[in-house]
Amino acid sequence: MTDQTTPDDLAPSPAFSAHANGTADLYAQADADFEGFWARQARERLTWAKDFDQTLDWSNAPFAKWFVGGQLNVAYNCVDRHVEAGNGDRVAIHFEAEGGDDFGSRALTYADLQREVSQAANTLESLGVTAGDRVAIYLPMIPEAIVAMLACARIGAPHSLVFGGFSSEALKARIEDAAAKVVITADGQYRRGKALPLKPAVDQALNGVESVEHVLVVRRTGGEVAWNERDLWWHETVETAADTHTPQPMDAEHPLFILYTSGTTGRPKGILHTTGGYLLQSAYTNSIVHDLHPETDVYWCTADIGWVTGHSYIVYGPLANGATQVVYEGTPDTPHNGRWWEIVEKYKVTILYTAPTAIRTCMKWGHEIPEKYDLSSIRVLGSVGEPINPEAWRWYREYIGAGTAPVVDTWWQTETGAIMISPLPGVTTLEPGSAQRPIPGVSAEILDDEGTPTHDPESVGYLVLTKPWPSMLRTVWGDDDRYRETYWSRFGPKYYFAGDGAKYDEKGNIWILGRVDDVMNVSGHRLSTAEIESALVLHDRVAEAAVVGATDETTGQAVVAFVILRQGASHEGDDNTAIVEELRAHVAKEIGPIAKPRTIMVVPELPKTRSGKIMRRLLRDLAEGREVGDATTLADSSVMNVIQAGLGN
Ligand code: 7RM
Repeated sequence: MTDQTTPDDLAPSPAFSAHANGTADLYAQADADFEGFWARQARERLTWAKDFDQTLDWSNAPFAKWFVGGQLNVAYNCVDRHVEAGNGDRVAIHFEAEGGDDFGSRALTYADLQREVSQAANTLESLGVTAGDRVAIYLPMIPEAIVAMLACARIGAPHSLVFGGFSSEALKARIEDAAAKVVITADGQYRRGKALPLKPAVDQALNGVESVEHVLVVRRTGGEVAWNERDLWWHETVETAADTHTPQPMDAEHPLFILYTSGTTGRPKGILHTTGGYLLQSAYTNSIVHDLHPETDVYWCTADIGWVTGHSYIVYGPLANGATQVVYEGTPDTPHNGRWWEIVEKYKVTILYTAPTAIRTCMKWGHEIPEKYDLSSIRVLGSVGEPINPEAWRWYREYIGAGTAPVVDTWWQTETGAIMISPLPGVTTLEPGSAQRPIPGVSAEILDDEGTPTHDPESVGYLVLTKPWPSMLRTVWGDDDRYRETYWSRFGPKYYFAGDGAKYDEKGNIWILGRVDDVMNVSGHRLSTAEIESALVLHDRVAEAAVVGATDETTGQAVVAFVILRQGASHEGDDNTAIVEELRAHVAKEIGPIAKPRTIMVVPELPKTRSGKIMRRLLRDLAEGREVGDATTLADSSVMNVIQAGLGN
């Protein structure tokens, strides 16, 4: 591998630029007439049942309305119109089962998708689900998850996906907050070669929940399941339903989905996205950033459907564009560490979109593994979820992209709905490790502590978005105040505060530096310190808990918890191994395995300011094995010595 890529290598090749969807003139067009630009994109890229009268209504800021008066159906745009255009035989989804072909790998064409989505929509309607009703979806990475989402969109029932790795407690909180009427789940899921149960978590979550009338169960693993009166098998209902269904147009601002994400408090926020703007920006970015050419590309986004990346870049963006894509059920190491590259070779994947944590894991396994496969089909690589370190960026390009594929580092959030900051692969001279600049139609600034935009290279500030954008969140479900407070108060009302620190370099590229609030990013998954702390203190042996994100070579950040045990819970000479394991398992049960602390340190005290705020900065120093920084604002300045003595430092 060449460690240093020469600047010339980082400019787009003329051959690539000649066919690229994203062109330099888009920046100028959007700058010249922001609303006109988005209106044109909306009319060109989407099929409207009724044209809109107004592009943007920002009069009630920060509550935006895009494409006012317009009507469209998302499922029609993602499925039916491609069949009507004569592309019914095009493969929409190459489903690759974790266990391979014997475990149900199959291809679904757009015509198949149209029939299956229609059947699911008919079934939901027969269960009394109507426009506006919420449907919770708790499914593994199987085609039914996509079918279920599109069926909801088709009838205007906002879906709320809950990642299959979340516990029943986390699922319950989300079902209750959205007051879901139906839950769609599976008997079980395959994970690392094992069939694990899924439905028991739903049964447990529904204990005492009034709103849910039915549970629709996909048979995936064939395991035994307990059955309740409200339960229905997918294969006995959806698969026997009529396979035609007329999509009803929805208002552009009709709610499309709620997706819960971690914030700075223990309670996850239901991020609300609506119909027209969201669909437009996910399709637009998938076209200009991933450079998707639906007739020739085979696209693969490795995200789970339970995260926003799965929503925007497996379901809505690519399907609106008529893409052919790979959907993979399993993990990259099942049954061997070359599984992903085997899949790239099998389907001749041309565009790969994944996360830095996965790239770093593959780096650790060694380049000899991808080198065993033919990856020559790849022509675009994407990264999302956390900052990508330049070393991982170069490895990705060298060993997966044959040293030539452009790598697009895409910054965005659950809240932004779609990509906001990224190079365009046919336009931008790349800078390894930087997300570079806002895409055409999006505007960002970096603010200093006073809220003044700064353009000084290397001066670290707060990333803000300066104009509304079509796929922006519309509110926090059921909590308009929290929406305004969280995103539009710190630098508001003018600026949307993203929660990330950032800086410019000498060349004017934006470098995202990670969260500045109490949100951690572990393997690209957002977790809040407060959420894990509340889970820990629920345990009857824990008196107090503080959680920090410590830098981790593979996962970006790792969860490190400091706990004070209740009197009598710890004994002199006890090495706490048993309680630490118990607490790790407890967090996994309360939230999910992704939230399990890597390290739990039992301490006698926590460092607090006089107002009682935990000084996480000091704990982070400890967790990362650094010398502890300035502790003078502590209420009791000897606390850090006591803690360090106890930890044997
Ligand atoms: C898509 C997604 C959002 C947070 C965001 C950042 C971090 C995401 C990048 C990134 C640096 C990137 N949604 N983040 N992408 N940081 N470079 N390209 O991840 O809601 O789950 O997380 O993720 O901190 O605020 S998310």
